[in-house]
Amino acid sequence: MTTMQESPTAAGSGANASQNFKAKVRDEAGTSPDRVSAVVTAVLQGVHAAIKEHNVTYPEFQAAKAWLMEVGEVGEWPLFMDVFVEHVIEEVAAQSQRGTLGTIEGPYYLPDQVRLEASCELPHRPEEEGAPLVLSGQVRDLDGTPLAGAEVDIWHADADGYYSGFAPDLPAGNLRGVVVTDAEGRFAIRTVQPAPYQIPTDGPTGKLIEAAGWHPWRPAHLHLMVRADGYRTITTQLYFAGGDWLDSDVAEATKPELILDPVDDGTGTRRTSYDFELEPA
Ligand code: MBD
Ligand code: FE
Repeated sequence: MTTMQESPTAAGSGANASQNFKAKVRDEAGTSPDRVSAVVTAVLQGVHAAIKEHNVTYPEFQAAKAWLMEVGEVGEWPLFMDVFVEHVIEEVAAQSQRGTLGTIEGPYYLPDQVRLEASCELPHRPEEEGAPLVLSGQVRDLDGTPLAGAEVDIWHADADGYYSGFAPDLPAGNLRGVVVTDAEGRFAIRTVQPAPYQIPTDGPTGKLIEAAGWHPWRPAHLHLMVRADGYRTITTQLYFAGGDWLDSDVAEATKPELILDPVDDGTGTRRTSYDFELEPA
C-alpha cells in the first residue's frame, strides 16, 4: 500500500465515501409514483435534449456507459453527486430556511466523533502541519437568545487536503469533533488551517474533469453541522478570505456570507469568529 501520495487517490477517498454512505442511508425519500415519474421524466428529457443538441455519437454513448459503470465500481457516486449536484439541492432547501446560511455537506462527514468542551482543541497528530487556527463564536436562536449545550460538529481536511476516515494513514477522528457550547452558547475551537481540496485525479470523477478541461479544486474550508434540541440543524462550511479557488469552487458551494478573515494574534495563531443562528425546528 502506498503511504505518501503526491496527489489524492481515488482509492483513498471515493470508495470509503460509498461504504460510509450506504451504511447510513436507506430508502428514506418515500416519494410518490407521480413525483418519481415527474422528476425522472424531466431528468431523462434533459439527457435526450443534450444528445440531440450535440449530436452525441454511438462511441460517445458507449464511453458514457463505461464511465458510469466505473463511477459505481470504484465507489465515487457520493463524490460525484456532492460535487456536481448537491449545491442545487441545497439551493432549493435554502429557500424555506432562516438563520445562518447553509451549504453542501459533501461526502466526508462521519457521525459520532469525540465530544469536546466549549473551549477545545480538535484531535490531531503530534506533528500536525498547518498554521494554528482558532474559530470562536456563539450559537443563538433567531431572537438572539444564546443556546447552551448546542453541538458544533466540525470536520475538515488537513494541510495536505486529506480527510481522516477517507485517506490511508490518517488516524481515525483526526481533525473531527463535536464541540458543546457553554452556558452562554459560546465555543472556541483550536485547530490548524486546512488546505484546498483536490478531487482525486486518478478516479473517474477526476478523469471526467480532466477530459472536460475543468479544474479539480475546492477552496480550503471547514465543515460544520450545528444542532440544538428543538432547532433545525444547520449544515454549512466556512471559507477563508483571499484563498485559492474561492471564486471557482468545482462544487459551487461558496457563499460570500460564509467567508472568514482570520487575523494573526502576534504569536502565529490565526483567530476568527463566526456566530450561528438556528431557527426553530
Ligand atoms: C469535499 O471536501 C467537499 O467538501 C465536497 C463538497 C465534495 C468533495 C470534497
Ligand atoms: Fe470538504
